[in-house]
Amino acid sequence: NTQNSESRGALIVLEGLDRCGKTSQSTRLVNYLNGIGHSVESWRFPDRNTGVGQMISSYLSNKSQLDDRAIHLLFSANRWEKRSLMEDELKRGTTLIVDRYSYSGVAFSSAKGLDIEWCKAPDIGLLAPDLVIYLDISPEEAAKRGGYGGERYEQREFQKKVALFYQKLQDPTWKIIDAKLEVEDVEKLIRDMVLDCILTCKKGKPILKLWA
Ligand code: NYM
Repeated sequence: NTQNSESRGALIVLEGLDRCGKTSQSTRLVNYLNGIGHSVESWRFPDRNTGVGQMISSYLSNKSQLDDRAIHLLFSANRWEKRSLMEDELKRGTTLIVDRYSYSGVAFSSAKGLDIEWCKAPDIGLLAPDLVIYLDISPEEAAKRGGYGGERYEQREFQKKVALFYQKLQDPTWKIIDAKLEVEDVEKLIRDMVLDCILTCKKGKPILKLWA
């Protein structure tokens, strides 16, 4: 086994309002990293494939109603049920590009009026991302991008509140990119940040715990 404990993968999270371009940027990034020979996987939260994920999916598409705190805890549980698999992959040297994580969890639930510290609590101790890329777009600009879909939360006034709570969650692992730039320019900025982060992790940066 040539894999030493120091050559771990990086945990990289993309965050932003609905329609900020996260999903297409994460696809482009994963294709790029694959192409240059990196071991990389594309992840997303909510992961709608698990039992918990199916409850979340049904809530988001308005097929079921749930108490605000109950759905918040389901989103958190959906990350906890994947925690050890994520850690195994990182230790195996795989870089994970994750579309949404705990910051979405806290920003969306806080925007409904739940206390921000209460919202953070269940996610304390999850794996801390090595890099959070926030694709910054105004709710107005996001709404122009073909309009929102029919899922819960996809409304301009609500997204404004979400944006304010995202701001409160910024920490030194965050890098903010202007999502109004051309797709190719955003892509280039992301690549540079990500390659830098992968290198730092390879050199032995420890895996830390979130909000601990
Ligand atoms: N969302 C996502 C939350 O409210 N809490 C969470 O913990 C996460 C991960 O789900 N509007 C919200 C944000 C989105 C919605 O996400 C579904 P997506 O990326 O459209 O599948």
